[in-house]
Amino acid sequence: MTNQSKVKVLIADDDPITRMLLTRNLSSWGYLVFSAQDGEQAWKIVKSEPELRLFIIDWSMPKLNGLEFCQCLKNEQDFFHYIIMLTGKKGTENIVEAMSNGVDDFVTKPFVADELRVRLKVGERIIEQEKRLEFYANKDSLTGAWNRRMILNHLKEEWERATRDKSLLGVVLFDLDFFKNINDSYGHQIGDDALKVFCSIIQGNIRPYDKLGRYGGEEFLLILPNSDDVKAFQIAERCRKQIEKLKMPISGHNPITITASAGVAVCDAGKPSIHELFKQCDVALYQAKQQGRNQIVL
Ligand code: GH3
Ligand code: MG
Ligand code: MG
Ligand code: MG
Repeated sequence: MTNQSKVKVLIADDDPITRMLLTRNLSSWGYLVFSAQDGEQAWKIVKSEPELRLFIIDWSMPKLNGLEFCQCLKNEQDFFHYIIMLTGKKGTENIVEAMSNGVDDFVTKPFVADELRVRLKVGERIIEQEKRLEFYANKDSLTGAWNRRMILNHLKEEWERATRDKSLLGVVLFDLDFFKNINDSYGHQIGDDALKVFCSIIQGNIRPYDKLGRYGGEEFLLILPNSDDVKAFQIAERCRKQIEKLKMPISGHNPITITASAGVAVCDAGKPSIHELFKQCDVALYQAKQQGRNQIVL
């Protein structure tokens, strides 16, 4: 199994022997282990490993204790985590206190390996379920791009970040050209396939922190943090060229081609406003359509 396909677990404990035992066991069960010796170090790891969802946390640790660490997680990340508290503390009172403060499971030291292994499996099952729900709530089910609500949330977040950091933010509004004709000529199924292909081309041309969302039927919004007008235009143009080149095979017909137009706009340190930024994209897109389609306008 490659490290990339392994489930990540963060363990935090100030006791080196517990850390060593946990690391050894978890690694042998196929987990990718991140190890911290106090709550503060654990929090630093969380910041640099956003995919972490599964935690084994000691209660008494220096700097940030286990319960305080839980609070940080719940306050700062809005996705689901599964937290197993592994502690020397025992008894109903402690279990009640930990679990009413966001801990999902409670294990007393010394741990029994077989038991910890199945408790981790429970966590994995719940995390999987949560991820599925997150997907249905946040993604467009046809294309896998962010849905309209989420891409507008991301736009707001990125705009606020760019305002705070005084950085640049590029936005591209794509619209497929004469898309109604594709549906009319070849049917909705082919139209749907074309939307999927369009998205996979864009996804293949953007950076991990760029975000593509379905704004409407055949309109897509692309958010490009830290991109000036030249960069945003380049990315949009690269996508446009690949889309135009693609020959989509369909049964009983010659392969079809699709094209897209886009409007690009950029804001610098939060100027202009989101509303104005969006309007600029829209105006540029309209211009691209007016000038003959299959083009990007800045
Ligand atoms: P233009 O170049 O001016 O954008 O022309 P257009 O035909 O692309 O624009 P128009 O707005 O007239 O048509 C958009 C079409 O997109 C109409 C609608 O049926 C189609 N569409 C929207 N959502 C979907 C979808 O989920 N699947 C399919 N197959 N078609 C869709
Ligand atoms: Mg401790
Ligand atoms: Mg449209
Ligand atoms: Mg269109």
